[in-house]
Amino acid sequence: MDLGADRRGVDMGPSAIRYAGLADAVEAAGHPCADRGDLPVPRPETHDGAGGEYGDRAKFLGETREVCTALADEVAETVADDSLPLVLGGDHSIAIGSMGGAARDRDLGVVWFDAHGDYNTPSTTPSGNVHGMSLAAALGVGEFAGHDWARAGIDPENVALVGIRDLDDAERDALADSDVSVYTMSDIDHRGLPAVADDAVDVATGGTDGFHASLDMDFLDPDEAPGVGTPVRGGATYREAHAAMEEVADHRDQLVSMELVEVNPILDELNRTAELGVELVASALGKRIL
Ligand SMILES: [Mn+2]
Repeated sequence: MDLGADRRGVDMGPSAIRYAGLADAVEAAGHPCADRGDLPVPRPETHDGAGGEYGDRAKFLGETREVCTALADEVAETVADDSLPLVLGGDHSIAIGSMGGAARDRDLGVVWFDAHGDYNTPSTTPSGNVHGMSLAAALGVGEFAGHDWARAGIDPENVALVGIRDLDDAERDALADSDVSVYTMSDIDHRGLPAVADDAVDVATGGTDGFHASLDMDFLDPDEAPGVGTPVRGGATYREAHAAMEEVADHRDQLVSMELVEVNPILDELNRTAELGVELVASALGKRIL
């Protein structure tokens, strides 16, 4: 999927992640792995993304709805089959489908590792890119209140953002007014990643049936993960990112689903961002040094 982002190339992310050895890494972490293939995604060249109900304030929203509706069914089916869906992106707009499917028939919490809040709406977005709106869409914020296909029925009190360091003004206000828990890079500086990630998982698992872990590779510092469309300096280090995923692994029995997004091979250096993403998924699924 790359309909939710301006910089083309992120649609090749899943291929790069597979090429980096995802299936072997998952199996080495102790889990059998079945690749369910790719979902069809419309090509931007053949669709007029500005033709939707919000025009260029939510580009390709109609096409995003199509893809996310299909993805939600796949995810729900996989969970019902007692498997863990691992969704590969692609831009972060696919999270609408991941969360929609994972929240079907259960109370779901979310831990969202990201530089950004992804909490804009068509009326607040500076770019019109849906990958900056996916969390707001799933929580039914603003105009999205009227979009049943996007709303996942997740209680904002069970949503935690980790690694945040770049918010738009209106997005910052909306998050401050919400019940979402926001852990910034500054919180990580002061308290350390393990304490922050521990709190975030508590938020997502308190009173829920389980949680979804969403890993945007721009959570990491661009020195570690250069292959992302919207890099922001001052992100998580290599060790902090592993510590975050080890925290997820410590709650593996409550992990319902996971996604790895925003790997853009065109902007990457010799596939190192995809390779790091694979390492981090393995950590989240229980790979240990000792
Ligand atoms: Mn994101």
